Amino acid sequence: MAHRIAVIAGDGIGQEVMPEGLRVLKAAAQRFAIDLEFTTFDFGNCDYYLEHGKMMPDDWFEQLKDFDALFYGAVGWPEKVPDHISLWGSLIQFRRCFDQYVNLRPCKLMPGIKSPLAGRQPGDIDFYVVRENTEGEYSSIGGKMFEGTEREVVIQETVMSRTGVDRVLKYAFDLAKTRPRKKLTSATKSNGISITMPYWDERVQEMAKQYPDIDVDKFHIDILTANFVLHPDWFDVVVGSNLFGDILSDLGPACTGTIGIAPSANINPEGKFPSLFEPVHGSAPDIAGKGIANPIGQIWSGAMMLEHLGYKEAGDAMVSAIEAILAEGDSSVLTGDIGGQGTTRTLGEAIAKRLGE
Ligand code: GGG
Repeated sequence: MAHRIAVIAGDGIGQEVMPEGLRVLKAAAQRFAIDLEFTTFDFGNCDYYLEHGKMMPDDWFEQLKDFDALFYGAVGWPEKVPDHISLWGSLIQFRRCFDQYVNLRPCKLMPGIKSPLAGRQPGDIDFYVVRENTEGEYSSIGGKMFEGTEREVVIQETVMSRTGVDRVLKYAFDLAKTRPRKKLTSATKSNGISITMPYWDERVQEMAKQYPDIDVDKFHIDILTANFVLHPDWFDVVVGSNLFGDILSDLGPACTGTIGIAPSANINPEGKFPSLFEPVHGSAPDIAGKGIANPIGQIWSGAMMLEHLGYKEAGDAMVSAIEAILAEGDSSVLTGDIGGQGTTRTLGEAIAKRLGE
C-alpha cells in the first residue's frame, strides 16, 4: 500500500529546495521499491495569508491528519506577514495539534565540508539535538496590559509539564542508549531561571535513574553554546527545552560548516498523528528566487522520513549519496554556502543520480 505524504513547500527557499527533496525521494523510492504517494498543499505560506487572512484553512487538521507523514519546506516572509503570525499559524500548529513533541536534529560534519572550527574533521562532530517541541518557552500563556501607554506590560509564561518534560527526556535517553558513546547532555539554566529550569534538572536526574548505563551531564546554556564551538566532540545526544533546543540546533550545524544541510524530524513517537520532516533552516527571503539555496537539509529530512516510515536502508542510502557528492567536492555541483558555484538544482540532481535516477 502506498505511503501518503503531504507536501507543503511553504515560503521563500522552501519552494526551491522542496522539488529537489522530492526528486531525490522519488529516486530512492524507485531504487528500493517503496510506494510513495505525494499530495501537495498550497497553504502554510505567507501568500496564502495575504489572500485569506490566515495561514491555513480552518479544516487543515482534517485534511492532513490521515497522512503517513508531512514533508515541509520553510515558513516566514516578514515583509509580508510578521514572523510570529506565520510561524504560529502553521508550523507550531502542526507540532502542537499533531503532538510532535520530539524535534530531532542531527548535527554531523560531513566529508568535503570545511568546519569553521579549526582542525575539525568528519567524525569529530556527530551528535543529535533533541528539542522539546510542544511547550516550554513557546507557550501561548501570557498577554499585554496598558498597550500603547508608558505602563505597557507584556508577559509570556514558560510552561513545563511533568508529562511534557518526561516524555521528551525518555526519547533522548532511549536515543542515547542506541549510540556507541551512550552519553546525554542536558541544556539548562537553573542558576538563573529559578523555577522551571531546576524542575527540568530534577526530571533529568529522576529519568537518569532508569538509565544507569547512560553517562549524563548538564551545562548551563551560556557555557553550553561556548562548548559547542570549543569542544563539539564532547557531545552525543543533547536534550533541551523548546527555545534552547532551537538555538542549539542552529549553532550545531553552523559548526559543521553550513546550516543549509541540517535536517529535522518533528516526531509523534506514538504514531497517533503524522510526523513532520523539514530542514532546520528557514525561508531565507534574502536568497529566495535565486536558485542558489542548498537543498541538502530538505533531502536529508526526506531520508529521516523514509527511516521513520520503516525504510532505514533507503534512508541510509540517501545519506550516503549526500556524503558521496559532498566528498567528490565538484564545485560546479555544490552550492555557494559550501564553496561551490552550483545551484539548488545541480546539487539535487547529482544526489538523485547517485541514487540511480
Ligand atoms: N524549516 C524550518 C523553518 O521554516 N523554520 C522557521 C522558524 O523560524 N522556525 C522556528 C522554530 O522552528 O521554532
